[in-house]
Amino acid sequence: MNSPVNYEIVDSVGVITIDNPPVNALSAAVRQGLQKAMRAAQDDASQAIVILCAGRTFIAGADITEFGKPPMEPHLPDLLNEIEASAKIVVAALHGTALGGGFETALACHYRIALDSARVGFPEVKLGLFPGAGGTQRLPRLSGIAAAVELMAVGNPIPAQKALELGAIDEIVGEDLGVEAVAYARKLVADGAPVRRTRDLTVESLPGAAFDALRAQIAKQARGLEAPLKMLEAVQANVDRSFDEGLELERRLFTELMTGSQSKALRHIFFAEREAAKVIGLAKDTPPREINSVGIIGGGTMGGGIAMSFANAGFPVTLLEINDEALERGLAIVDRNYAGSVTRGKLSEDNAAACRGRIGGTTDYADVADCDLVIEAVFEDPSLKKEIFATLDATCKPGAILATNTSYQDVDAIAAATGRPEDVLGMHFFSPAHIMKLLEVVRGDKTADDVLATVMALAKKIRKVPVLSGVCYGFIGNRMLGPYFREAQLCLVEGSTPEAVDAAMTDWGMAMGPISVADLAGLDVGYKARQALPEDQRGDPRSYRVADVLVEAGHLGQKSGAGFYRYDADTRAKTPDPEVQAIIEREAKALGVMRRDIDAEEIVDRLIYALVNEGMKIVEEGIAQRPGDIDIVYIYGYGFPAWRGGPMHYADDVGLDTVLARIREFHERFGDAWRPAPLLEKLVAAGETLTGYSS
Ligand code: 3H9
Repeated sequence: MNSPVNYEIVDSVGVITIDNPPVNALSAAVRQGLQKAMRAAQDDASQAIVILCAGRTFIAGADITEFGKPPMEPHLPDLLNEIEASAKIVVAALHGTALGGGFETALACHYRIALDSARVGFPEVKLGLFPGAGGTQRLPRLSGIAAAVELMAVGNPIPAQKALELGAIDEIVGEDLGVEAVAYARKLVADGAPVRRTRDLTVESLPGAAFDALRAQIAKQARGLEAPLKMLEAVQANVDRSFDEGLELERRLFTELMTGSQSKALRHIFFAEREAAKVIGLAKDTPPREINSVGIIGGGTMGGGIAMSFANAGFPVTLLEINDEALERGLAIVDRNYAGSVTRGKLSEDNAAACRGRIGGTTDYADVADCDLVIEAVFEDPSLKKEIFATLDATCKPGAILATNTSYQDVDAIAAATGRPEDVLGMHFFSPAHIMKLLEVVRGDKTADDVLATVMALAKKIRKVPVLSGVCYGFIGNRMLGPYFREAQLCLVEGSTPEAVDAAMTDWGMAMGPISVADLAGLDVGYKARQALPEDQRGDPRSYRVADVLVEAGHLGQKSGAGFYRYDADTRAKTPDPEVQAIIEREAKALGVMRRDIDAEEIVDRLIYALVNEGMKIVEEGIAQRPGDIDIVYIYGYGFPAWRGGPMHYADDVGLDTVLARIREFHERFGDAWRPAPLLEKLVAAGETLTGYSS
């Protein structure tokens, strides 16, 4: 087999080129090839050595697919020590993204140059890890401890220019990187530059108190994630241990993380996210339709947010409203959101103005007739949506993609309002749409393959994470939310309080508790939906009676200053409401429920296993393509803690037999809503897990 590492001497410089597409990950073959080339270069006529990469990027890190498998030699930390020990000068030449083990490789070289467009960073924390091949010991020696900690704790890469300022690279060079690198190495030799080993640099000393402050700050940001605190422990070794002792500590802590459940969960998410973008059965070469302009029908909160997502990615957008007044209101929300982005430092003033400049308004359908994609984002009224689609059908050019942002409605029924159902699909954004990353792409019965291919690819362009869903009430995410909210409400009536239910879930890792989420979404939304249904179709009255009583008493949620909690008019700070607790207790009595103590463990199990049981049905019905897709929906759309891997991965991690046993117990205690999903029973009976399952 050809080695992914090539070695040749160019102008008396040994040039090592790594060519391991797509991202030059440090697989065992790359490590072996790199070691062989380094050793060859020690003994030949070369005067210095350059390490660079072919393709679109420098090494993007260790090969994540090897994690969790038996390690193969040479181990990266040992290989990097060997590179650093080289008697000849070694120069790393960076382009694209030098990440994780890739950046560590560069730090083990004696000098680093980069293209201006290159970026470097340590994203390991996003995989539940920290740099484990010397990064925690080498970067602080170059950039200082505080900058290194920040880079490793957050995980976002920085541009070459910033890395230069931090001292992590030495020079930014012109576009022809190979030529520049050889010239740079030759100049170092000619100037008599020393072999400059990062390990030998002095590291600044920081008092213990400074580490205490960093620890407190990281603990606050990390919210349950173990890796950032362990990273800090390894970094602290810079000041109280030798370099080699620091490496040893780093390796021990790294291995603990690597074999732990958090990193396993986050690695699952890394691959699940990339998998989710792929549509099973869709030919890879399906030609997408060209999308150069976007129309949005409805300038409310959702429509405005969707418009911003496209405008921010460079698309011209036409926002359509029913009349001038509504249009003005909609555009004013967009203005406010952009002003907010500037204040929060997310966009520069110029950038915000440029993005805002791409959004135009209209009240005339003729102005969206030529758009390549039109997204309907009006409120959830099925007949209004059908009316709009009939109008779009009559107005829009042939081949335009017509999408609905509905959260619940039947996409097939909406498509049937047009004479071109093959051009119709759902694009379900999450609020606030310019911030939330999830996009449920809903495939109708007749949606054409090229429409799907176009929208899945387009999602990436507007920086969303797409997940394909089939048509059902609520699609993947909101359908699962039904049983989750049901259990939250039942826990309230059976003996808990809004604060206790929320605390149980946030302590477990959810970004927000379910009761606070309900208040944020508005209690009137569910109320109206229930009112539209005959009483026998509204579900268990114990799961909505309190909410109904609250709405009828004017508690609509955050927007009315009171829901399950009270909200301060200025700060929106919430406080428990004794009146609400009295209503809960009164309604429990009226419903004949004997209240009892409910502990956090029961709350968590009931809410999370309600998600899991519904998720199993969604997988079995083929509404989701894979269990991992559900995990992506919950992590990017519903504040599920990524380090728990999403509800389906979590179920596998706990053990499906344990989950089933608990669900059976709930079935017995609480009734038919808890009937175990057939797929769960099947998997447990067969001794299988969800890993690798696809419908
Ligand atoms: C580490 O380095 C630990 C060390 O400190 C210590 C070790 C001892 N491995 O994202 P894309 C695949 S931890 C294996 O769509 P983009 C990816 O699955 C690592 N595979 O491209 C996908 O496969 P497919 C620290 C990898 O252009 C394909 O490449 N590094 C790896 O949008 C294309 O990926 C990281 O965490 C990998 N390391 O973005 C960096 N990376 O086509 C992780 C990618 O079959 N990677 N693949 O679906 C990234 O952030 C992005 O991939 C990158 C390119 C920004 C590089």
